[in-house]
Amino acid sequence: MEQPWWKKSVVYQIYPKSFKDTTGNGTGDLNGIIEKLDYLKLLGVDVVWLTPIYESPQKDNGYDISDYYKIHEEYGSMDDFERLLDEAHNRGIKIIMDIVVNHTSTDHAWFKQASSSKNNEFRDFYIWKDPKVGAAPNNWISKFGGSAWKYDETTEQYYLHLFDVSQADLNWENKKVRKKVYEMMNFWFDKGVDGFRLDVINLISKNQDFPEDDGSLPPGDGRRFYTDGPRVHEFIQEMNSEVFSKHDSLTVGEMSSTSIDHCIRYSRPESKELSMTFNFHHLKVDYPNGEKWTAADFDFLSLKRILSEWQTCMNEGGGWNALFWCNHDQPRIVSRYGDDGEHRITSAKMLATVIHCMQGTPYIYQGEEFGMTNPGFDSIEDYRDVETLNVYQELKEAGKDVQEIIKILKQKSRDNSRTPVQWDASPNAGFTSGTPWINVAPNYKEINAQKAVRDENSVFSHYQKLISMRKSLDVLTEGDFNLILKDHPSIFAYTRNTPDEKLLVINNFYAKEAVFQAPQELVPSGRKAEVILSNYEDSSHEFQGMKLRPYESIVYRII
Ligand code: TEU
Repeated sequence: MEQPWWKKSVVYQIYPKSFKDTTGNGTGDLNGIIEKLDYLKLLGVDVVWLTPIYESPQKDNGYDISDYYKIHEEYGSMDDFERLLDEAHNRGIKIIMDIVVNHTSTDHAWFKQASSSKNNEFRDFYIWKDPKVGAAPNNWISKFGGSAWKYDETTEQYYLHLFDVSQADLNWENKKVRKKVYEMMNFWFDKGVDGFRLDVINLISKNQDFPEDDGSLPPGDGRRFYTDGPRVHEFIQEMNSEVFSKHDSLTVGEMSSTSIDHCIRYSRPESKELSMTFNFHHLKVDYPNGEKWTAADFDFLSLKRILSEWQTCMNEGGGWNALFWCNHDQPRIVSRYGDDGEHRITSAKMLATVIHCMQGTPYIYQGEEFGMTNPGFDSIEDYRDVETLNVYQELKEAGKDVQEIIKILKQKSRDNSRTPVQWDASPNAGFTSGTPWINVAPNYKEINAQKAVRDENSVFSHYQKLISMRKSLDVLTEGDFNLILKDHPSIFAYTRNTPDEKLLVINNFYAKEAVFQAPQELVPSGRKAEVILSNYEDSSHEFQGMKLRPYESIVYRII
């Protein structure tokens, strides 16, 4: 059977605000993206995912949409967007839009209507509840801190906001809401977009009893009553039948705190829901006891276990993974699970190999392809993100020392990935001729795209090789995944297998040398191993008993 095109694609995520500014106002724009399409072509990616570019008051950098049919002014016009689509398509690059339909901005016309009176025809577009003896309707907590409910003085009811107070949750029980959403999605398809990334799509169906969370199941913040909620599959199936089924598209759902079983259901073809899913379990191994806001090292054995479980179970269940280390909500991976000092280049390549040799569709977040790092901002003045600023306030009020808080933010803040793309060594890293909306990381003279493109041993060149390998080796798409040495404290090794092809992928996750002792079944007599990719120039063809150097990473084809 013919595979859908997106199974062999590599997707590149653009956060337009920080990508490339052409006007000098300090904010990236659509023309900046057009300028860099040839760079993306050189990298070899097939699809670009644009984080939200719709009209928005930008409280959450566009994840608070006030008009789904307009382009945010700072980013350009609808004409610019159409030109971007054409220019990308001319180069064989597809564009997928990020769509946020769990909530809208409270500046959206629907919310303005809805909050004007209890009888307004848009009232039911959102989730309103009476106070419970003078307090919020239940104890659910917002993802950005504090209660998930906000009292509206005018109509004397609370509305639900799982994120910022300016992001009011839509009421998916209301058929009219669903119809409006599908209409709007079809509008973008009619313009020629190639698919959607659906923001927190597994949160759209809430338990209609809105129960109090008694804390009997951690984390006790209410999420179990709306995560992968009662009607979520029904809603996504409806969306598929009204929208996606009419187009040959890539649809990827961002799934918050989800489970493998649900992700199989969301992404297996028989369900007729989505092409694939993002989950975040492998990025919580540096949250000790589930707590994000603490500075901590990552748990390597859990990382292997989680990635391997998702690989195996999604394959067995017929689902499809979106593979990624980085996005606009996550710190830079080389600063997180790699080494952003002495071994930056080697470890960035190793991490890239680990993810790109798995089964699924790989995603690259802007700057990752040449090894951008966390910026190390050490003053609260440098941070912009609403979640970060809320947490800073909360921790300060709880009595935490400011230096301690900054240490945590340097490691965990979402702003770590939102600094401008470092294009070259010129002022502001060539991102803008004005003042950037958020500071450029100080290391841009050393780490930038121009330098990486010119160097055949760069991280960029490694990503190019991984992308082209995905095109030529079917085993990367089709092969099953088998973790080996599961308890080894520093080696992450696995095989990929089809009846015709076999790859062995060996990675040393640390600076310390480690000896690779292959399990017996991997070294049958008469078989040969050929190095097809490595982050050292002289990796050994003899893998049995080999000494892996710092962050050494090798892909073997077993012949
Ligand atoms: O993120 C949803 C999400 O749950 C993430 O919360 C992540 O865990 C969060 O950033 C906490 O650190 C999506 C978008 O990717 C994010 O940028 C938005 O802020 C959020 O939805 C609300 O739309």
